[in-house]
Amino acid sequence: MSLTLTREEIVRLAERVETAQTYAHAIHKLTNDYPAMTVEDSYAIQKELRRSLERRGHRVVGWKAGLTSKAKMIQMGVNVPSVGFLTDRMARPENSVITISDLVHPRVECEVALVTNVDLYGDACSAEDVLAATDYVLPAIEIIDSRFAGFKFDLESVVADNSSSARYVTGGRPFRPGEIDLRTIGVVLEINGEIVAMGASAEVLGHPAEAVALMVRILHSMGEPLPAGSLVLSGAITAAFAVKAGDNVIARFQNLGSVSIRFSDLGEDDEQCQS
Ligand code: OOG
Ligand code: MG
Repeated sequence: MSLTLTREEIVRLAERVETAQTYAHAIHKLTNDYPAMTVEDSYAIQKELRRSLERRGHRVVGWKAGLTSKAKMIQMGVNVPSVGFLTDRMARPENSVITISDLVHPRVECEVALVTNVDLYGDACSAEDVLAATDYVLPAIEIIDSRFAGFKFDLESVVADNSSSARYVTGGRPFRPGEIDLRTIGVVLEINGEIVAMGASAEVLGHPAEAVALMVRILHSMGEPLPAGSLVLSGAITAAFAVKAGDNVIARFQNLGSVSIRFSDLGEDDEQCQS
């Protein structure tokens, strides 16, 4: 695989994605215009997007693996995991109200998050290496938001769109990786008090640390390490669910506790719930 796009095209496509993210409007998938583009082109676009956001003061605080469970692969019709970066501006506090009008068509996912305390890199990174580098694990809700019309894309397009990263919320209580079996964490996702999905963390490539190891190997192929102190999302355990203004979402993780958020169209992002 190699680059098929010129430097100019990469910069222009990164701008197209960034504008769609900033103004929350849908665009058609990039492969409509560039059917021959490769995943390598897409990671180059993602890197250009990252550089542009950093120039505007956004800080990269972590990374995510996506499309790491069967449920997600089937839902999205893409069977190869993708990687994306997480910034400080995407973080929202637990119990906060998330503004829906800043997003195109958000969906929620429940994920095991972890925080590392050693740099991870290389094409041989294993789940054991990831566990040894994990300071603690946390439950998380990721709010994904594809910028592509109809939430329809292919691997090339979704990688360029930073793997649909939009918002994330961590909560519950932190555990050391040795204190809990990361394979068998049960999770229940509720929207407005109704259970919409249930699963166990082994849905994520057999073990969330496997997904993170794969992510480190993909990062390595892009010439990037996973720096110590990174927040990492290991990928949705179940399918993702669409949300609208007024929805209350709670993800209950066995042992790790729960994470709650509410959606509103009133532009009161970051405000704590009064109730
Ligand atoms: C791509 C991002 C997937 C996950 O956890 O599987 C993802 C998408 O489905 O839009 O974040
Ligand atoms: Mg996710």
